[in-house]
Amino acid sequence: MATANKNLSHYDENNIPSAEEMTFGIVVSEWNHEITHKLYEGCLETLLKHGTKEEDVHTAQVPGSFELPVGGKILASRHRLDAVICIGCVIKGETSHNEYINQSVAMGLTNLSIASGIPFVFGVLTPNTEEQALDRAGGKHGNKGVEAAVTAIRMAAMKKGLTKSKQRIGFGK
Ligand code: DLZ
Repeated sequence: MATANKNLSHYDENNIPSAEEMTFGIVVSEWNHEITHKLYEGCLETLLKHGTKEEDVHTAQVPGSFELPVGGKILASRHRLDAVICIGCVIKGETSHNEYINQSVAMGLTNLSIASGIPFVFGVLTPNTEEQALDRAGGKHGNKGVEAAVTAIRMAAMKKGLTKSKQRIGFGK
């Protein structure tokens, strides 16, 4: 489903495990920082809202989205993390640079997750325009940082074995 039909900040709060005992890394790209800072704020706010202690959130800044995988790997080598949230915004330009960056980041984070067993969450916006980015950074389509935080909590719970074993598989709103 395209995000145009979905609000990235909407989720079922009653169905999220407590994040009280969880430790997270957040890596934020400086490129398009007016967008990535909003994503970071939405992400951090959501982790704290679900019980994560401020001292259990470790952050790092990298120059651009291309550096997110290595930045996340360095962060995970320094702290015992239950999940790493990687935040960036790659806006389509006149050339195809965005495709190379996006594919590289997606592949890098997938490889890191599988190799380490630590979820590396893709909190990267890949819009065609700055307006589309703003719509997804606290605008009319919500905040991708919130979505990334919820994903990180759910995957960290899965890793820690905190999900209910007999939980039914279902699809909500
Ligand atoms: C070079 C570049 C360009 C043109 N655009 C973006 C962008 O929209 N978003 C982003 O996060 N990073 C961009 N970068 C920087 C690259 O991610 C990377 O930092 C540089 O190519 C150096 O490796």
